[in-house]
Amino acid sequence: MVEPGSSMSPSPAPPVSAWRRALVYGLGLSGVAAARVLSGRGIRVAAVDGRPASDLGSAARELLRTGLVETLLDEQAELPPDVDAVVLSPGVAPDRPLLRSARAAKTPVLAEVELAYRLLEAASAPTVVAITGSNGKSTTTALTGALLEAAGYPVEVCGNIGTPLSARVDGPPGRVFVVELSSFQLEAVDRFRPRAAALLNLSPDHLDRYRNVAGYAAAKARIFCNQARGDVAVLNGDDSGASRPGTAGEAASAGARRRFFSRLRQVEDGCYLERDRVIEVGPDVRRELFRLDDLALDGLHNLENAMAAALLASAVGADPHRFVPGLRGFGGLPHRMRVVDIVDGVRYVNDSKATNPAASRQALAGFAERSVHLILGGRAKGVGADFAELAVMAADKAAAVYLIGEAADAIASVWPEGAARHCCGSLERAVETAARASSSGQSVLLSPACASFDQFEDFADRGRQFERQVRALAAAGGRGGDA
Ligand code: UMA
Ligand code: ADP
Repeated sequence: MVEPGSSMSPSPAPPVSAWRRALVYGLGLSGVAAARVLSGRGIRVAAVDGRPASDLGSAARELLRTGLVETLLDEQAELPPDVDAVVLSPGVAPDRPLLRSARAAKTPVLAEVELAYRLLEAASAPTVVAITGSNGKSTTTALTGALLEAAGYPVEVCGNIGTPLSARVDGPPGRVFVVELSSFQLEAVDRFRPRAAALLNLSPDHLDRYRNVAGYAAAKARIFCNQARGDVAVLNGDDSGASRPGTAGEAASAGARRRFFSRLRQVEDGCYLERDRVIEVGPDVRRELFRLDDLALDGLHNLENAMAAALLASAVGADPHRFVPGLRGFGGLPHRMRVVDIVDGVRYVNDSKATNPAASRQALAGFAERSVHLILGGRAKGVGADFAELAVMAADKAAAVYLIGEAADAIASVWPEGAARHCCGSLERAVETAARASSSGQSVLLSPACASFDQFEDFADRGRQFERQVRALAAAGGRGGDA
């Protein structure tokens, strides 16, 4: 468990150029990218992973085969005495014994994004835009990239969205790095300084890793911890949760200019909705950023994401007059509220990326009463209370729920008596059952409110399997005579 505000780095690490040997912890996407960038600079790399080499991905196995990663240790191994730093993958919790040993030995422990930032910093003053929050990170990250591209900037969109920042370090100068950051990645940053950073919203998530919501919020707030005069912190003016000033937002008060986005009220510095226009205001600015009908995405939450993206892009100097093609051309990311098909008049919607109850509440908000057959479950990251809140909303919107995965019993236990619910176990069975129970005009929505790792490789695998089943259903002529 991580203590609120704890830093993983016991002492300032020597510059990366002085390292001779590094230990990369985790050989997934982040570890592979870190190992490549380190070995490319002549630094010897050892790795540690809970999985044996034979179970690692092909890129990791290739690094081992070619000797770019010298050795693979298991998690019970002793910390090698000659490593100058440990580079940490985000999925590795900070209480692993090897990390405790590193801290005791005063060996610096750096997040993979921190390593990447230090390498960028060593080459030039990098322009980094960073985005965190409980929900909307990937959408806002991709949209910020689209706005900057529309405004003529060379952009690298990376981080938690899929491509590690380390994989983008080497390249031409002058690029803007738009980086999605999870709380896991932020735990172990200590110099990372984004020119513009956003905390979109905060709702309980990842409580399997943090002692409490305060610990999770403290990790998120680290996105602002090195910002100083000249930097911009973008905050949600409508979020009644912990991203408001006074809690996580306080972290942004140190030196950065705090700018708010709001759908509900006029703000002093930031942007707000005035009828059908989003207006930017500040001590020396008042101008239109975009119009509602410039936005190709549905949903009030996506309006918030677009407002944050526009403030971030304008913070690094982009001209808002050039944003419109970026907004109009951005149709959203896969596995977020995507209509897969309409079969027998029933809309099948893939929102596999909704991995916490707040995201699923947002998904349900757009549906008419009792029109949704909701597929829910997986590996829970939160506590029962969050699902109880979702249940209240589902009572209005959902005709029935279909529970899958590890968390099915826990969710069933907080679901109101009498509400239609089916314990299906697998996604396949849930789709079949929902297809039989639904009728024309209704929707079958996969918005599971849980992580996917109990039954799937990741949320994308879960979404793809759902889409395959829907297509098979369509190919077989729908639910046929079973209805
Ligand atoms: N491992 C260990 N010990 C552990 C945990 C993991 O040895 O205790 C090993 C695993 O065996 C595996 C490797 O570490 O070989 C995986 O590392 P990782 O879990 O950090 O995953 P990466 O492949 O490096 O992917 C990470 C992010 N994953 C997580 O944070 C869990 C990806 O976000 C991200 O896209 C990628 O870096 C590039 O930046 C995924 C995610 O689920 C989408 N993120 C969470 C979320 O969005 O809620 C935070
Ligand atoms: P993240 O990367 O933070 O998981 P995504 O952009 O991938 O966020 O969106 C995941 C899901 O979260 C979406 O399908 C949607 O239901 C919900 N969502 C997106 N943006 C927001 C927001 N600003 N506020 C609340 N929920 C949101």
